[in-house]
Amino acid sequence: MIFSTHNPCKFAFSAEEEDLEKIDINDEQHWGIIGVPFDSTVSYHVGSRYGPIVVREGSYSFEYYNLPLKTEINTLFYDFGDLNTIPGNCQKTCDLLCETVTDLLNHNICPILIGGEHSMSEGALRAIALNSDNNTLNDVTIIHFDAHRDLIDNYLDEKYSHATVMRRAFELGPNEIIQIGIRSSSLEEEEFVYNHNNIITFHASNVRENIKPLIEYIKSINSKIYISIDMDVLDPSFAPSLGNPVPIGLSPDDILEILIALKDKEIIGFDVMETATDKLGDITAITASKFIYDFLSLMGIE
Ligand SMILES: [Mn+2]
Repeated sequence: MIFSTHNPCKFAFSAEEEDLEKIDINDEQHWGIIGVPFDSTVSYHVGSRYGPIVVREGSYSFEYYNLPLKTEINTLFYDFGDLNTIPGNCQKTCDLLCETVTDLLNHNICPILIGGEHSMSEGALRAIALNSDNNTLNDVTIIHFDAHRDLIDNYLDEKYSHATVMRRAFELGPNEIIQIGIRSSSLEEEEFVYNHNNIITFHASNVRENIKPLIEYIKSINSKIYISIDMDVLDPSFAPSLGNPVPIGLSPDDILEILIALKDKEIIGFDVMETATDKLGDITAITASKFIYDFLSLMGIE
């Protein structure tokens, strides 16, 4: 080694390009990070297009040894950089992301998205569906952390939007969607949930009061799992830099406890969306980065 340098455009601890050659795609599970700098349908506070760069930068504040989890971060993952988005066109950008995630899946690499607005999760979920035997998600449970349900069919006359992403995901036929941290919803969404018994809700107030029923529920899951975290699941005191902050949310401790409970499950995708700031060292960005760091640390524990 001649230079002592690091690349702040890649998540800390990412494998080097030459390590990619050594990956045996039939071997163990590998992870690939894709940033999605897109925020064109945001209806309140814009800025999540800067999420990927500030979340990556935040990762350099962590140690190789993850003290709370008592493990070194030895999971093999590679940061592939950012998707070339099409500003103003959510559907086309989702299509591009779907193609990119399909490329990852063809190399037996599971996606980790850094958002960017939440709508982008659809591109990854669609790729996973199209990669399955029956082109659906019927063997996948989506664990969806969010203040909002995101189950509106048409938001401001748009099918593809941050507010409709779980409705589009539902159309891919998942085994179940578990919504955690909900505290804002429309009547349309409440009726939709009432009419579909495979959408399970753990409201923010219930989780804060007693997290145990949720932990027991997710420990009983025996399907594949995709985890989608909208950072607004957190209380704005922990994560203020968001597209749509909603007071009285969860704490980072709650999220970590749930991630730990999921560590032995078959997780096939992970995303952390909606960090909306262009400020280095922003608390929301560092917390988003911590979730990715903790998740990758957990995935490396035998
Ligand atoms: Mn939300």
